[in-house]
Amino acid sequence: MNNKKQRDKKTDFDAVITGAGFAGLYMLHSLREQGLTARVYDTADNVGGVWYWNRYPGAHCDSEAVYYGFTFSEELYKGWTWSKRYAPQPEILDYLNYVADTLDLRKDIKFNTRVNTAEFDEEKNIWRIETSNGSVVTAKYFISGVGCLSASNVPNIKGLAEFKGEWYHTGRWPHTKVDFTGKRVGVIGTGSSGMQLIPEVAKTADHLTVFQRTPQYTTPAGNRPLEKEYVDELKANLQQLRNDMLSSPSGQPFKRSPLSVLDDTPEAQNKKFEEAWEKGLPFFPLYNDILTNEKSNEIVAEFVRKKIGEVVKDQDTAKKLMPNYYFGTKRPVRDSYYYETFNRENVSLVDVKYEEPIQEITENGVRTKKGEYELDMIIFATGYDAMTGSLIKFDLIGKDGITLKEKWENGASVSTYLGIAHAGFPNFFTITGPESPSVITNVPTAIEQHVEWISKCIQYMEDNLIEAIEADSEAEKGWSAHCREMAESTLYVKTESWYTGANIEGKPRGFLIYVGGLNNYKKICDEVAENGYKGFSIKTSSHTTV
Ligand code: NA7
Repeated sequence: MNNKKQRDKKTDFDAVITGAGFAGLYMLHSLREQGLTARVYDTADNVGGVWYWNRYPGAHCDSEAVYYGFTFSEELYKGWTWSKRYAPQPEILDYLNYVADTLDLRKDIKFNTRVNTAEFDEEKNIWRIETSNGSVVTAKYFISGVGCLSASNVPNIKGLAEFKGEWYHTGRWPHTKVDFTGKRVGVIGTGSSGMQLIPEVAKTADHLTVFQRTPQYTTPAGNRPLEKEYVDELKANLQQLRNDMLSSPSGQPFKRSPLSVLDDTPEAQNKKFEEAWEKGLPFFPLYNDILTNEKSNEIVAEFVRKKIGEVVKDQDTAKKLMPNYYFGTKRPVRDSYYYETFNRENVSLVDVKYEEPIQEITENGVRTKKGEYELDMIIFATGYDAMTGSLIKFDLIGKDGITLKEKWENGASVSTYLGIAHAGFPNFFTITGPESPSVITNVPTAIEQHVEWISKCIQYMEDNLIEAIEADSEAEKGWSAHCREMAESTLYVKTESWYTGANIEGKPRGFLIYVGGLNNYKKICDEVAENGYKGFSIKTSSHTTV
C-alpha cells in the first residue's frame, strides 16, 4: 500500500494502454480490478479496435461467435447472446460496446487521441507518453493493445490521386453508407476482406471487376442462426469451455484428429472433406498434418480446387481462381457464396499477377497491361502491414534513445521475448505481439491469456517493490530462434503471405507467429513467471537482479 502511494506521486497513471479493442478493454478492466489506475488511448471515437474500422459490407469474424468473446466473466458471457454462428461486424461492435458499458470502462478511455510518442525515462523508470491532443502523461507501465491488423495497407500504385471516382480501403470503411447501386466497382485484393465484400458488392453494382493477385483458398462458412439449447449449454458450462479453449492449440475447443491425411483411403478422405464442405466445418481438425506434410496438404488443396471447378461455371474463370500453393499457408478464409459470385453476369475476374499486371490508376479507372477498366469506385481490400506495422508507426523510444523500429531494423530481424516483452524497453508489454500465437489462434482467447499473464507480472512487481522489468537480449534471441525453428517445421514458411511480411513492399521477411499452439505457449509463459520471471532482468529501487 505504501508502495502504491509513492507511485501515485511519481506518475499520472500506473499504466497507459493503446487501443480500445478486445485487448485494451480487458487490460484496463484487469488493472482496475487490481486497484491500479490506467488510461486507454484510441484514435477512434468509440470502442471496437479493428471492429470499429472494418465496417465494410459483409464483414464477419471467421471464428465461431460463441468462442469469440471474453470468458473471464460469467456475467459478461451469460449476458450476451450471439445471433449467428459467425458474427457480422455490427454485432461484434455492439458486443464490445456492451463490454465497455457493463464494466464501466469508458471513463478511463480517451477517444480521438493518438499516441505520438512514448519514451522510457531510464532514471525514473517511467514512460512519458505524448498524444495528438498535445497532452503529456506519465505511467509506470506502457502496454500495447493495438493488435496485429490495424495499420492498413493502400498499395503505392501510380495515379491514385488522379482518380475521379470514389475509393475506399476495407480497413478504414466510412461510417456513412457506401452505395454501389448502378456503379462500376473495382475491388483490388482477394484475402478475407475481399472475399467477404465481393458477394455483397455484386448484389447491387452495375458491374464488379475483381482484380486478383493471388487466388485464395476458402471453404464455405455454413453460417446460420444459433440454436438456443446449444448456447444455453455453453453458458451453463462456461468454466469448462474456458478451460478447453485455453488448453487447446487454436484457442477453440476443437479436438484435432490424431490421424494423418495419408492414414485414410482416398474414399475416406473425400467423405470427410465433403462433409466439412457441406456443413461448413473447419478442415484443419480433420487431420493432424495438413500444415506440416506436403503430400497431405496437396490432397486437401486438390479437393478445394476440384470444388472450385464444380461451383464456377466458366472454366477459364475457375482456373484463375484455383490456388497453387499450400492450403492454409495464407490465412484460410471461410466464405458465404464467394465462388458462386463469379457465376453472375455482372462480375468479372482479372488476373493481375500473370496475365495483366496493374500499371496505373487513371482518372477513369485502372489500367492493366491489356487495357483500361473504367470504374466509378475502387475498393482496396489490400490488407495490413501486419504484426509489426502498428508498433512502429509511432515513436516508441526505449533505453539509449533507440526506437523499436530502429531496434528491429538494426537487428537481423524482429525479435521479442515471448511476444510480450522487448529487450531495451522495460515495463513495456505487447498483447498478442509478434512471435506470440496471435492470429493463428482465436484472438480473444490469446488476448485473455496475455492480459492475465501481464496482470500477474504487474502484480508481482507491485508486491515486490520492483521498479522495472526488462527482457534479456539472450532470452529474446533464444525465443526468436525457437519461434523460427518451430515455423520452419511447417509449410507456412514456404508461402509468401502477410504472415511472412511479403505483402508489404520492402518489409523484411520473417515468420512472426509462434506456431506451437496456444496451450504450449501458455505453459511456457506460466513457467517463466513461476521461475521468478526467468529471462527478465528485474530492478528494485536499490539493485538489479537477473
Ligand atoms: P489480406 O489477407 O492481406 O489480403 C490482401 C489482398 O490484397 C490479397 O489478395 C493481396 O494479394 C492483395 N493485394 C495486396 N497488395 C496488392 C497490390 N498491390 N495489387 C493487387 N493486389 C494486392 O488482407 P485482408 O484484409 O483480406 O485480411 C486480413 C486479415 O484480417 C485476415 O486474414 C483475417 O485475419 C482478418 P497477395 O495475396 O498479397 O498476392
